[in-house]
Amino acid sequence: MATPMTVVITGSTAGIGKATAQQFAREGHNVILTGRREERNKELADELVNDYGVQVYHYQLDVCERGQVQTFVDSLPREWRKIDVLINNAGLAAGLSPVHEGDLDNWEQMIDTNVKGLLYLTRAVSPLMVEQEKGHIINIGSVAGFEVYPKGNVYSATKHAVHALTRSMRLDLLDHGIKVTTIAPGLVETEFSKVRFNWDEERADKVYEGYQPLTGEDVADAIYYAASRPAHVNINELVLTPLDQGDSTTVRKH
Ligand code: NDP
Ligand code: 8X3
Repeated sequence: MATPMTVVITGSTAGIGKATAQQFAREGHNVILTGRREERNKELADELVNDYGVQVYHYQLDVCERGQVQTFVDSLPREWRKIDVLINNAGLAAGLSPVHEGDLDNWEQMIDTNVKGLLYLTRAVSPLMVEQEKGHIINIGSVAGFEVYPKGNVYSATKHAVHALTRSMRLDLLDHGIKVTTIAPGLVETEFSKVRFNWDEERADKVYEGYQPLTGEDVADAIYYAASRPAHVNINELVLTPLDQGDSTTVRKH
């Protein structure tokens, strides 16, 4: 078995983040679980320790709170400070409105979480990686980071920013031997659409009707692939969609 890595995952309470924690633990790696819904992470931590015998640390964290992010990193016990992989996964879409009807609070929440949150974590964790001349930052982008679609305006802008930041970080960290990757999924059935539509489950379910969407596990598998390449290989971008998704607006329903 490969040497166990220490992996920080933002937003491990649901969806892709949770599946990623399960996949890394199943492969024998130690995970740091974070997110606002601490109860969920406590349960997940018990599950991973019991099922896979790995070490798990969990911390209640809102990535939008820069002070909290720094305190989280500064307060990590010594044995957890050698971070091999940071997975910037926490993110959301809030609402789906044309720009002239957009909700400013929704816009701020998406920018604060998807862009600023990712930056806060990266700023706090990357110096530890620079110090050890080794590490891997994996940012969860989206096909919405390459394309736009009607009413997706600010969400797409945040994911375009994630893709730009990934490329930029890669250049900045090149001299320090740190890998940087974007994983860009298409439609994945998680709590994403429930959150987008403010827990209108009927509306959320419709997004995934008539075709087979990706699962959190499918994306976790791609993340794990990127994280488990040989030391000299960097996966720069990995885009995955359901077979039935052509692009952001073209889905074959049958
Ligand atoms: P989920 O809604 O299922 O999970 C989102 C996770 O993000 C939760 O664990 C949530 O934790 C966390 N999160 C949200 N806001 C914050 C915050 N302020 N602080 C800390 N954690 C936060 O959605 P997905 O798993 O689908 O989304 C994960 C990532 O994948 C996002 O970046 C999303 O943009 C991206 N993505 C999703 C796609 C999809 O179709 N589902 C497609 C492409 C990309 P908690 O609420 O407990 O804090
Ligand atoms: C999430 C996928 O198509 O809803 O990034 O924007 S989409």
